[in-house]
Amino acid sequence: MYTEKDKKFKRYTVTSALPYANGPVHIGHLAGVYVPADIYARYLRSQGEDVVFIGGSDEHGVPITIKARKEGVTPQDIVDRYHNIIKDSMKEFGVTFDIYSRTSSPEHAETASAYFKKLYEQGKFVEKVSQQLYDEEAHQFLADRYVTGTCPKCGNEHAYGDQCEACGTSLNATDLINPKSALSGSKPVLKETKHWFLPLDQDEQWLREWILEQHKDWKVNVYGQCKSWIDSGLQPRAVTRDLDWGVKVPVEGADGKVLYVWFDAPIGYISFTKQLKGDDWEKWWKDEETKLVHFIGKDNIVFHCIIFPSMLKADGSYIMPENVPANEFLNLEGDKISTSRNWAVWLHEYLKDFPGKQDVLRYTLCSNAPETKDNDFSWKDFQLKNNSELVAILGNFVNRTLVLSHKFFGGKVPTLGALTDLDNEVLAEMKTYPEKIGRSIETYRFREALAEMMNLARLGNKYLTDTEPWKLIKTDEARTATVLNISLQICANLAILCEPFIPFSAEKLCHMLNLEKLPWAKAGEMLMQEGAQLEKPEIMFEKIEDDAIDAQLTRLANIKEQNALNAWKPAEPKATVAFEDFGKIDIRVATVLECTKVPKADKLLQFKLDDGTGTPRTILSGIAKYYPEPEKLVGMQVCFINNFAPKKLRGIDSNGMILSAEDRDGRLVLVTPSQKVSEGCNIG
Ligand code: B3M
Ligand code: ZN
Repeated sequence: MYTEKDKKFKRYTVTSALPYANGPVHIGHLAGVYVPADIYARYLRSQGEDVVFIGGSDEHGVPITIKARKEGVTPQDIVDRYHNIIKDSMKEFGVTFDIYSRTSSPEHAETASAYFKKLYEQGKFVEKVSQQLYDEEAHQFLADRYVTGTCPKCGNEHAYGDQCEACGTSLNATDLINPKSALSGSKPVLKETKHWFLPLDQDEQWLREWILEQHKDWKVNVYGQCKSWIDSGLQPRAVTRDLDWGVKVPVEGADGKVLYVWFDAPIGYISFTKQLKGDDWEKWWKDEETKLVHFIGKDNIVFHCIIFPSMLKADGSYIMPENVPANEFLNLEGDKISTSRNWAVWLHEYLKDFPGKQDVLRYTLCSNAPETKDNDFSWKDFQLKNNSELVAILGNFVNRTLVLSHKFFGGKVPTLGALTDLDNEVLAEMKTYPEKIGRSIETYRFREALAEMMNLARLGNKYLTDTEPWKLIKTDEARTATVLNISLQICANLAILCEPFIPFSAEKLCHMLNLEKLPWAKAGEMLMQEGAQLEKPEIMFEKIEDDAIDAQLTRLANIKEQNALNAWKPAEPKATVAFEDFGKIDIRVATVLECTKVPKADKLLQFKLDDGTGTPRTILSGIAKYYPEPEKLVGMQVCFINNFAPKKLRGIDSNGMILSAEDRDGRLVLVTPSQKVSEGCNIG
């Protein structure tokens, strides 16, 4: 086994998963794929490496056609809309793609089509005829998503052909009971259709060797998924579909068929490189001295580690990916991010609420990236990371250094005098960071890399606290000059080392230091020249107040409430009861004499009722939240269960149960007779 370290590469092809252009991108995309990929690409460029960083929108596939149909527009309209939104978000967040293209372009179709054709002509596919559901009214084969029917597992009548959302079972459209076409509503029939399959079963041997033997260095989550796919036996995979949206299958007699979206999308990486590099593209994909790295989320592992490599191998002229550092998922406030439930922080919306704070999100998402397991994004944590790390550590260190340099030395880099032991230690430690951070980035441990970068700022802060230049100036100007010179050297180092993570702040820092952008190799050195003029200090990071966070939490709470309302259905019917059984429950009417809150129990109200017996009855009821002015209930009639077993709550005897209805939002509403009746009369 060799590791990436043992190999020397001349250039890097870095790809990041192509987001589907059927919705905007959210923090999960940024944390899982684009921030790490961008950090990696920026770092490599800073190291002087030759890099192409490829991105673009994935514009094919069935969900896009479904969305278009729902909105009454064409699939092209949908992808035009979202491609632009996504492209803008990526740019705003400083993701430095060398090209951000799209798979609906003619150039892409040409490359994908030629790729298929070559494999087809070389007999690399297996042709198979199978039976698929066909809509005779719409004259179309139906993708699984286009068929609905009854789930054979749980009986849900609105299951989709690929999955039942009620019980979560994944299905084949042909499993559904009473299938119905989503196109015409008619009952689909089975009809023969021919497709081309990639015979993955024949690739098992080399995949086993290449991944399981030669790439034990891959992340455990990635290696583990690959192993389980390979161990459970690979099956031939269809690479064509009966659909009218996609790249046409370039074979005679394949009318109405397109390439499967997962066949054409990864070829997008290649076609976009061609668009970018023209005739020079091949070395980025076919030269052993090129390192190919795919950044993706965990749901894309099989496609990038098994299927795409098998496609590349089938062609025979391509290199294999050197690594596929896939991330796990990011949750939001403890719940899975979901587009359909609008449970997400959308990048374009974040920018409206937090203008200019791209780096705060990049920082938070990287420091919390789901590198080894699913992780959570919470607004409180976002606020904390901003206020107690970016503001209190990095921003504070830079600001103190610059403010003091202006105050005591007229904004010129002060002179470095004789060095103390402390100075030497601090400078020696500063020199260790470029390598430490670089090593973490090269091994795809971005959280660790970011934490190290912050440790350098911590080192600077501690140095200032230990030396107290604001006091020192009163007794020793030369020593103060040395301390601030060293602090400025740390600032300049930070400007290089923070750039991959928080590029907007790095630029600000360079500007304040009057420093041009410097390569990684310069980090560790003394970069600030004595006597050089500094710019005025600007605030790098502002404190984020509770109001801004509360607004986000309220927005999410409203979404959650709305989702609960949308999901509400009347409860399932209970088992039938006989009249005699119903008769055992003694339900009566009473009039409220008094109603008060129970001290220290925010849920409970204490009712004193006239139940017609002449002795007032006490019942406690957990409805306080819904009746904030309980005294207003006096005089109202309520229904209660007379023979409900007595209970002691908070030291008070409760005799019976008052009836209320639970509305769809969980609100409890008291049940009352429609006309006044005698206290104690029966209900039945
Ligand atoms: N369009 C992204 C996803 O699964 C998918 C990636 C394609 S990368 C070639 O959300
Ligand atoms: Zn089901």
